[in-house]
Amino acid sequence: MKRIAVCAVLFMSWVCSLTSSAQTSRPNILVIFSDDHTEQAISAYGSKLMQTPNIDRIAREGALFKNVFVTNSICAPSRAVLLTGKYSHINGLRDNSPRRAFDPNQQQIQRILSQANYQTAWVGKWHLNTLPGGFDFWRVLPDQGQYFQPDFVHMNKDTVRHKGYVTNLISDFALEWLDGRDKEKPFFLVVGEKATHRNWMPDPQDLAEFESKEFALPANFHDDYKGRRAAMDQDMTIDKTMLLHDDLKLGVNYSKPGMFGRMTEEEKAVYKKYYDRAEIEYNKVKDDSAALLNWKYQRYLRDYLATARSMDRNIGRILDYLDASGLAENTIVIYTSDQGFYMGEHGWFDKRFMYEESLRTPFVMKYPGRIKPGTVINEMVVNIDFAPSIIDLAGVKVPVEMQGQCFGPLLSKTPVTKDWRKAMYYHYYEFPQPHHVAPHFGIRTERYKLIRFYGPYDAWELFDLKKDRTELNNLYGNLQMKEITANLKEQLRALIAQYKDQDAMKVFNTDR
Ligand code: SGN
Ligand code: CA
Repeated sequence: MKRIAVCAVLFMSWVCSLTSSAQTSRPNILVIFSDDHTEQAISAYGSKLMQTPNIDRIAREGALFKNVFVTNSICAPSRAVLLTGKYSHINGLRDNSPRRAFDPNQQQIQRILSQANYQTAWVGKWHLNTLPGGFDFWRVLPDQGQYFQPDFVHMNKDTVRHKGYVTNLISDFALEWLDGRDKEKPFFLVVGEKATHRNWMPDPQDLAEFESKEFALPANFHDDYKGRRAAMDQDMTIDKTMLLHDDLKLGVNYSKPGMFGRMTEEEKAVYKKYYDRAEIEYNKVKDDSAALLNWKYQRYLRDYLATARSMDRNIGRILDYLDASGLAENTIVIYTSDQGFYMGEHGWFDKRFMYEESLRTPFVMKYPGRIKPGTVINEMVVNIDFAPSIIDLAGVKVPVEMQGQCFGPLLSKTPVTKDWRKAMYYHYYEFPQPHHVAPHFGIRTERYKLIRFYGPYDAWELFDLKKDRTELNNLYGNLQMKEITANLKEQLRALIAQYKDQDAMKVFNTDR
């Protein structure tokens, strides 16, 4: 009896407790949180597309998390998860709809850290349909923000247009705040990047960076979506959905107000010269559908990757500041994104689906003295873990309502990690706009993925990730998979119950 009690206490304390025993001073915490930046575009994850030396530097000096998943692959909901450590149905933000705002008064990471004497700030993209609450400082982009001469909402609620390129400005403001902060207190700063969000407008200095590169099409680029109704039914292909004007920047009238009109005359001249040349290439291929599709794919990648290049350079600026100011030693630096993104896999851009490229998100982290350089973490981490883990690493008690686990023990590979999760739960809602992806929930284990689509139609999908990494072959209903399916359904039901997702439970029960 006594033994059981001791084990229970040990288990509880592993789930969330102060992970370092002798923490003398609380660490500073810097989270760089980008938008739509995906593992396929990061060299630390083996990208074939580009080099990201500064993101890689964080991984090299600390840890590369190889299996990090989001609960709902879309911007505002993912930010709400970062702040609360709770699933969308609990924190209240299920989609990006402007009709719903995040409740800024609910329990959030910055409020908890403030109580432990942290100075807290959020700079950059926020996108929660309400203004930040509980931060000592914030300066945020309204809604999605703009790439050139962007508006920022200041703390006095004034909207101020700033001269410059958004990624540079966000770093300028973050560094300014770091420099002027109260140096007696530890800090928690989130740098919310706009890059690499649509419509991928590069800094003029990066425009031509990928010009001479010809990118190979992903293996499943020409997916015919057979046996996957929701995949067939989406509106997010490079072929049909991507816009020649807004996305691919052809035929732009730079004197019209709007995203191109915001550029300075100098910037407009550089853009015009560059995209006029692109238009010549377009005219050569426009009547050949295969060549045109390849042209669109190359142009999409070049612009997306160029916005990532500016972001990586700016991450380097922030890391250099931490090194030069002596802060690096006691600062946890995390780089992650609100979700992954399709770089042509299944013929797509955008995210939302529970398929690998958008279910995953990059996550690298350094914490000198605590994480051994070059650590690789293979366990499944979910974005509900971010808030409790950060709070725990700060040496602060984690609220019991948070739904994630603390990943602190994974950092030093203590033996208790064998009790770590073996499956994760996902639930996406936004439909039909803007990309017509049916709502769905599901489970991903190390080997399998089972998805239940609902709303416009009811459909199940099952994938064997070991045999079918690109998720083309829906095995649901295959007799040989009967037992595996039943077992996954049981696990899925348990996760739905564990996370208290009553809406999903209702749908799940209709199949019984
Ligand atoms: C905009 C984009 C969509 C994108 C959503 C959500 N269209 O609506 O392509 O999926 O944002 O992105 S655009 O024409 O306005 O660029 S999110 O990252 O904020 O979730
Ligand atoms: Ca996003």
